[in-house]
Amino acid sequence: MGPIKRGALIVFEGCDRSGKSTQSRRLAELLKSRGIPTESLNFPDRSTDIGQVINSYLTNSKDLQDEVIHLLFSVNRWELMGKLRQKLLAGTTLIVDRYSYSGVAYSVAKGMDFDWCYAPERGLIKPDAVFYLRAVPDRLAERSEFGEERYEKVEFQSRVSAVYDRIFSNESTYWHQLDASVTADELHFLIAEIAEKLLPKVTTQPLDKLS
Ligand code: FDM
Ligand code: MG
Repeated sequence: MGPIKRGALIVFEGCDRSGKSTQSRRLAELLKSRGIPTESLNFPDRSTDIGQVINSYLTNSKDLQDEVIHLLFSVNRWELMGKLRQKLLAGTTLIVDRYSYSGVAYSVAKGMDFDWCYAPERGLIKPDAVFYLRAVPDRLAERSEFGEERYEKVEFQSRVSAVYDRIFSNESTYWHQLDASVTADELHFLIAEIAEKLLPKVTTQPLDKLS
């Protein structure tokens, strides 16, 4: 018997309401239906102590300095890395709704320095693939629930979108940019096609780190 193949780390990124939750759920369902051990999670993980502070910030019941909330988002990923690594090495594929790139995109959109924002992400497990659901922010506002949380303003989302575009141009080797304005079925089809080709390739490779 050969060694256990590791799971893949697959991340969804994009502005609020770009369809990440729907698409990550549908991809997870598809992989599970194919018998691939798969789990879903999202960042921020609001269930931890730090996650609860982040939640208070996002729901506007707490104010924090920009640097402080930025680092808390990063710590929230670091506190879960051991668990994620264990699951991946045990063969479970992880579908993650938001990761380090959200951390960078939302903070840089506030005017913070790009390199400063990226620094605490170095060393975290590097995703095997990032699906970047690219949407025009004006269209996002038409979707339900937009506007309830701190960052859900059209003007802010367009700045977030510009930072995502910048990250995409640096990370294009493992980023897959997809037009989020097509139907959910079309989007799912495109994502499924990429994921199915990717999985057998990456699961024999060692885990990498963000550098
Ligand atoms: N967000 C999310 C950040 O600002 N930094 C981060 O590191 C992460 C993971 O939190 F507005 C922002 C993005 C979004 C908000 O995310 C909550 P969800 O996906 O809407 O719950
Ligand atoms: Mg949101």
